Amino acid sequence: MTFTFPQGFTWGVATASYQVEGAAQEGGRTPSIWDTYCAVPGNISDGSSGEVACDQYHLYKQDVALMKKLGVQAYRFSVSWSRVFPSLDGPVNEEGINYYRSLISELRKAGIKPVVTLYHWDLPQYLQDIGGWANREVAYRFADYARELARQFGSSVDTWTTLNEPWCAAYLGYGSGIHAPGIANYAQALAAVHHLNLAHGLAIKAIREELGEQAKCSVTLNLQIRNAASHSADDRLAEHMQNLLDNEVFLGPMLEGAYDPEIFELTRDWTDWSFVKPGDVEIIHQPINSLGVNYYSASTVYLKRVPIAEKMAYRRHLAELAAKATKPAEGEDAAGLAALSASGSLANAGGVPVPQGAADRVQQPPVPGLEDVAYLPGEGELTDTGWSQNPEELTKLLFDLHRRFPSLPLMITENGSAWKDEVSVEPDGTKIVHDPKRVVYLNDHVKAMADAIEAGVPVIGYYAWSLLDNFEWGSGYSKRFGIIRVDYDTQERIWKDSATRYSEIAHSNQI
Ligand code: GBH
Repeated sequence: MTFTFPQGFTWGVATASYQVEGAAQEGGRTPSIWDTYCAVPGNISDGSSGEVACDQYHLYKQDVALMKKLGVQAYRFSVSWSRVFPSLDGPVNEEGINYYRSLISELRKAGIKPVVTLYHWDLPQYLQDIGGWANREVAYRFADYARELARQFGSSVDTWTTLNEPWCAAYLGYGSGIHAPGIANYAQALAAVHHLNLAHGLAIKAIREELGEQAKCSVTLNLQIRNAASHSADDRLAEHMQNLLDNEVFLGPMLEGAYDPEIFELTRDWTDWSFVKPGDVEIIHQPINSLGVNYYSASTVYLKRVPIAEKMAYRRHLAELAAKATKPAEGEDAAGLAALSASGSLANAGGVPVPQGAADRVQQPPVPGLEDVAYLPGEGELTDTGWSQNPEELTKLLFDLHRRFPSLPLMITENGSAWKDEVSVEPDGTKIVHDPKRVVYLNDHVKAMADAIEAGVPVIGYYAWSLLDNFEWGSGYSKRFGIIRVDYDTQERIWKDSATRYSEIAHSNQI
């Protein structure tokens, strides 16, 4: 059965500045927290950084040509904040502005809509130096930055997306510390959650003040699906708590103008939430034109009762590590953590700072108050990042969102999968990548989205993650998400079968 998407449906591709641009030290750009984080041995699995990445800073014309060949109608990219504002109090950097102006004009010439993400995790280092997202001041800085971009690019930008996945920025950056800036302190993580929310609201106000009420504004969330592993009251409690702290902390204030009070209750060991000031939630609660949904996978959660003695032992272990303040002998630490992991007592650190170097850190449950919640992958063959394939959960998510926010258009701002790709050479000498598993993942998820649209859910666009293989954060270049391969030695772009399939979908507007 063929399904035809509504007229005007947008097919796009997505990337992010630090993952593709490179030119980290060119054009007046100063370091972001990711440059700093990558420089610490052990943080990135292959020891790499985004210093060169896909060199899109220099190769953007070629990349826009690829998008044109794909037949996509939109490019979702992000702006590097420290390229535009390289210092705390200095002026806007014209060279940085010019780069994005050129990219936007190249896209427009090719008939491709620019969809801008203002923040995809690369906070200027000078702002981390004043506390980063744990400091309220950064939210106001973000609004100034948003206002400047609106002033510079105006209506040449189709849609303004404030934040990409604030969940990752806050919980992985300041809670578990497996992303930049690498801080393991849940009090800071929750302050970061709130200040990111505030930044979102302030930025939308600033953009609309500059461009008028017709400016199209959005935000992208990674709504985490954590299904209870059983119908037991315990497991349903795990799902409920997880949902509050993963999803409701953003959906509530942004779309309904309130935090669920249960969130405060659940996290009271970590913070009293005194960083929420009168009037904040009203600022956060701005009308948006669409909600961006990044969807990759779903997982299952269950509640296990961790014996209190083990929990205490783990906390003591972390405190000892912090006290030593030097990198522990690799074997010793790894063995200790493995033992704790096997005993099921990987409780969160309760704010005890963990030494730098992600190799020394454990993947903690991403939220506080949930040391008893454990995770299982969902069903289906795991992709190269270990995430399960659950296309039916995408349909369900879209239904649930539509039921709750009936007049809000939705867009899938990221969806994709990593696989171990290999280059083949055709008889005529052309290089190609046969990536059947990515093709299946793509088809299954586009169909899952079509099911929702057919049932009346207003999904207005789909953006494949990603146009190119790129710098995959803590995994460096070892995980490939592109529908087009990048040879990192030569910067050659090599078409994959998934690009061919995506281009058929985009050209035909059918699945
Ligand atoms: C996105 O993050 C980013 O926006 C993008 O920059 C990145 O390159 C891309 O995805 C690929 O990683 O518990 O098994 O359900 C996605 C981050 C991925 C975090 C899914 C939570 C849950 C896995 N999210 N993950 S599971």
